[in-house]
Amino acid sequence: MSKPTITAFAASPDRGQGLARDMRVRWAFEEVGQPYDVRLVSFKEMKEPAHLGLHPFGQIPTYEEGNLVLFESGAIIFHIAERHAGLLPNDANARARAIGWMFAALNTVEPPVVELEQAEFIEGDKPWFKERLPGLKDRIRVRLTQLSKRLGRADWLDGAFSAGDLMMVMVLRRAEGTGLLEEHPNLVAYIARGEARPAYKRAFAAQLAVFTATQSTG
Ligand SMILES: N[C@@H](CCC(=O)N[C@@H](CS)C(=O)NCC(=O)O)C(=O)O
Repeated sequence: MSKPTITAFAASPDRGQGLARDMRVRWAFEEVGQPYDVRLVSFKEMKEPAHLGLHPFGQIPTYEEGNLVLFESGAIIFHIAERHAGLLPNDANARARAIGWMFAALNTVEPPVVELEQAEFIEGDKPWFKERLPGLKDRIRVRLTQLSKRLGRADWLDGAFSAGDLMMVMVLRRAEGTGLLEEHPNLVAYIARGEARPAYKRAFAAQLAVFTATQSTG
């Protein structure tokens, strides 16, 4: 694999909390020991033709390696995991289950979390928002309760740490601040286990460095 380039926010909307989705890709690179470059893009640049040629929806992250261009964090991490050891098990069935957990994180757990985020952002000042909030939170609560039950006392979702855990930890982190994770101490501990991994720490520090540099240069 030649050295890939990913895109990330030039100005961190979360002020360096590690929630922007390039963080998951950085973490995957760090887990497998693949060096990478980052091209920072502004919100304006993300909607311009050059970036739209890479990402039809005008978002980050993107991934470029030789003449391969990818978008969608799930597709990018799957690609990295397919080409390097360390993120997917060798056993075919365990591998299929780990991929299943990646989809579960993105397609079952992330949507209600993002729906709450979007509602807070777009409708947070509207009179009906207060009435909508409990329903939005309940939808997340259902998924967290189910996930907590399945995880039980295990360290990871299915045996050893995998790309499924990487994705799930990152998705759960998006629910921080809702007060819902605290209802499930095993999920809080699961996130902490992910965050304690040296690869996570390196990825977090690299994303934070972008925010810190922007701050110091104004
Ligand atoms: N499903 C996509 C979501 C990508 C996404 O929402 N990216 C955000 C940053 S974390 C973004 O670019 N937001 C700006 C926008 O949508 O205009 C993925 O997982 O890559």
